[in-house]
Amino acid sequence: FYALYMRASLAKRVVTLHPSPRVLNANSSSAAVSPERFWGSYRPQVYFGMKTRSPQSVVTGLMWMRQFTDLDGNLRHTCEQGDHLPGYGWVMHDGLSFGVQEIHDRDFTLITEFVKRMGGDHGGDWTWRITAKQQPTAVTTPVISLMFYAATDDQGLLQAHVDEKLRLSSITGTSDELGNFKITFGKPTAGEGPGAKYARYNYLQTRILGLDKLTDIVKSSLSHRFIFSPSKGDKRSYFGLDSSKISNQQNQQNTPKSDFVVHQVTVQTPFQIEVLFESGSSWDRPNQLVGSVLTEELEKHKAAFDDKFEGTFGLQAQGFSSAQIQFAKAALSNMLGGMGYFFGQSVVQSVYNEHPVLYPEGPLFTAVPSRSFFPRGFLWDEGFHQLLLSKWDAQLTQEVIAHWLDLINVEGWIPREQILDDEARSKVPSEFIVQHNENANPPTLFLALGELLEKFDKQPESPSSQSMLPFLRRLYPRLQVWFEWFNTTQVGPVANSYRWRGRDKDTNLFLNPKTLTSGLDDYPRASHPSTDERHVDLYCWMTLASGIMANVARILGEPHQIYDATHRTLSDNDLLDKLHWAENLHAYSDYGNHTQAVSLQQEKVFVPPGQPRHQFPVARLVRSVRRAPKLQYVNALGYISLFPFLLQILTPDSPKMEHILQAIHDPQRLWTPFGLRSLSQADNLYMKRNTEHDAPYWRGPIWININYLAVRALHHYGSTEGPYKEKAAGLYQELRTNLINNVFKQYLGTGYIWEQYNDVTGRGQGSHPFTGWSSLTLLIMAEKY
Ligand code: 6A9
Repeated sequence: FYALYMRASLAKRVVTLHPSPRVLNANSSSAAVSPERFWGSYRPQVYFGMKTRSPQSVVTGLMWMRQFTDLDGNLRHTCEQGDHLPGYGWVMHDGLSFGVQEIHDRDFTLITEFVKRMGGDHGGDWTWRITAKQQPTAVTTPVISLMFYAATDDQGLLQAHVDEKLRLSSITGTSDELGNFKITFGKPTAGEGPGAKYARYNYLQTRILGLDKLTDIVKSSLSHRFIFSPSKGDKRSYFGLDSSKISNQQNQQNTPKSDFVVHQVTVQTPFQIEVLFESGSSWDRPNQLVGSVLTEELEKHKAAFDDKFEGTFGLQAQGFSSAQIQFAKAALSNMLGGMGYFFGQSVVQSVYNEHPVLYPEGPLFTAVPSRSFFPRGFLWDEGFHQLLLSKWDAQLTQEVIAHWLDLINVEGWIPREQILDDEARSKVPSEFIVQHNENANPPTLFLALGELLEKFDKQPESPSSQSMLPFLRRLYPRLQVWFEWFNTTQVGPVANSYRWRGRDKDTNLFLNPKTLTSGLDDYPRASHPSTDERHVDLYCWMTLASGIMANVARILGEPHQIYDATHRTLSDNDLLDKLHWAENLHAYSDYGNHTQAVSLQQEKVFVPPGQPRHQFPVARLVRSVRRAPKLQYVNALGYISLFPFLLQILTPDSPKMEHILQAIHDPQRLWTPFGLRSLSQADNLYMKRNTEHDAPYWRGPIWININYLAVRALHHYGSTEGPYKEKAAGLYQELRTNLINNVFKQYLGTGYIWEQYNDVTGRGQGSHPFTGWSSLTLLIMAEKY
C-alpha cells in the first residue's frame, strides 16, 4: 500500500505547481489592474484579430476572400504558409496602443490598422481601419469579401443587429471581463472620407463548440447564390454567408456554448472600412474614434512610434537608409505584434505517469517564433525575444519572464513548448504535444534577466528599474528552484559537467540521435547517447545562469556564496579546457560514446504486421555503424564548439581564442558571406539528412540567434584589452555587415524574415514569417548588445 501511495504522489509532482507566491497576482492582467494592456493583437496565429488578456476572452477577427475565383484556397484566416501570400506583417506596432499591418494577397493589399483609446472600466475602446487597394499588377479590379467576426469562449453573449436586408450594422454583447459592449460596422467608403461604395452584405449568427472551429464554420456556411450587381458592370454570383446552411448542421452531441457572429461585406477595391468597439462602461467620450478623429489619432501614434524608435535604436543617426529603417521597424513591430496571450493546460508526463496528464491551467503572455508555423511559446526562444523587447519596453519583459516562471512546477521544471489550448493543439501533430519533465531547454531567460539587471544598474530611475526590486524579490524563489533543477537533473558524469537529457532513443533510425532539448535539434552529438556524455553548451548556459543568480542574490541581500562559487568554478578556463577542449580537434567539444563511422543505408525490411502493406518488403534508411563507438570527444565543429566564446566565458587572453577566431573566419568551415553557418562545411555530417524524412536543420544553415551571440561576443572581445582585440574587432565589422545585408536583402526580395538562411546562397528558408529571434538583426544594426 505504501508503495502504491508513494507512486501516486510521485505521479502528481509533475503537475503540482511550485508553492512559492506567484510573481504575478491572479488579477495582474485584468482590466482593473492593467487597463492599457487589456486589449491587444494577442492572437498572433490569425492575420488580424484582437482579444483581451483574460482566460476566456471574447475574440474578434477578420477573414477575407477574393470573389469570382475558386473558394478553395481563397479564404484567409489563420496565418498559413500554404496561402502563399507575397508578404504580410506589422510595419508599426508599439506593443500597447496601436499597430499598422500590411498584407499582400495575390492581386490586392490590405492594410489593417488598430488604435486603442482608454476609458471606462474594461480596457477602453478601439477602432480598426481596413484599407484595400488593388496591386498595380492586377488584371481585373478585385472584388473582396471582408468577414469581421466576434466570438465568445464559453461565457458571454453576442447579439447581431441587422438593419437593411442582411446588413449587420452592429453586435452588442456582454461578458464577464468586458461588461456590456458594442461593435459597430461602418460602411465601405472609396478611400479616406465619405462617399459610399456599392457593397453587398451577408451575416451569420450561430453557436459553436470552440474557437478552433471558426474557419470551418465560415467555410461550410458559404453559398454561391448571392448576386453582386454594381450599377456599372455585370451581375455575377458570389460566395456569401448563408445562415440557412448552418442551422441543419448542428447535430453535434455536445451543446455549443459559444456565440459566433460574422459580418460580411463584399466590395470592389479600392475601399476603406472602419469597425468600432465601444465599452459600455465608458460615458464621457469626447467623440467617436472614427473618420478624421481616427486619422488624427493614428498620425499621433505613428509620430510617437517613430520618435521612440529612433530614440531607442538610433538607426537614422547611424546613417541607415530609409528602406533599411523600415525593415528594422518591421522586425520590432512583428515581434511585438506576435505577442500572444494564451490560457490553458499543457499535456505532460513523468516516468511515474503511465499516461500523459494535464498540467494546471494557467496564462502565458509571450512572443512567438512564427505566426504561421508555430504560433505559441517556446522557452529558449523567449529569452532571445526579450533581448530585443527589453530595449523597447523593459516592463513588458518583466511581465513575460514572470509569466514563464509562474509556470514552474514543484520540481523546478518548466515545460519547453507551451501548447495550451485547442486552437494551439489543432496545429501540432500529436506526437509533439506531450512535454516530459526530464527535458530541459536552454535557460536563455537568464540572458534577458541580465539585460534587465544592466538597465537597473545604469538607469536606476527608469520605470522598469523602479519595479525591479519587488519583481526580483518575487521571482527569486522560482529562479532558485529553476537553477537547482538544472543543476541536479542535468548533471554530467564527472564533477562540474552537464548533460542534456531526452536525446532520441531509437538510435538505429537516426544518422545522429537528436537533442531537441538543447534547442539545436539535429546538431551532431555523440553518436551513441549514454550517461557518459557531457555537453559543452549546457556547461556554458550553467556558467551564465550561476553568474546571474549570484547577481540577483547580491542585489536582494540574499546569501550568494553558493552561486558565486559555482560561477567561479565554471568560469575557470582550466576546468572548461579540461572537460571540453579536444586538443586533436583544436576545438571545444562534447564528450561521449562516439564514432564518426556512421551512415544511413537503404535496407529492405518487412513492415511489422498490423501495419498496412506488411506482406511486402519496403526499403527504408537505417543507420549502419562501421566502427564501434568509444569514449572520446565528438568531432563536430560548429555552433556548439563556439559556446565558451559565444557566452563570453573565455578569458580575453585565452590561447583558444586563436583557434576559435580562425574557425569562424574560415570559409571552408564556418564563415559565409551571409553569416556563420551552424556546422563546418568540412564536417562529415554537414548538410546530411537525419532520416529520410528529416532534412538537415542545424547542420549547415545560418541561424540568427547564434549569430547574434557571435556578433555580441566579437563586440565584447573587440573592445576588451587582450591579444585578440584587433582581430575580433575586425571580424565584428565584417560579420555584422554580412548579416544585416543578407537578412535585409531577403526581406526585400521575399517579403519575409525567415527561420534560417541558406549558407551557400543566403536565401531565406524554413518557416516564415519567422520574426522571433531572426528579428535580433535589429539589435545588430543598432549595436545594442
Ligand atoms: C513541430 C510542426 C504544422 C525548432 O522556434 C521554435 C523551435 C526552436 O526552439 C528550436 O530551437 N523550432 C528549433 O530547432 C521550431 C520547432 C517547431 C516544432 C513544431 C510541429 C507543426 O506542423
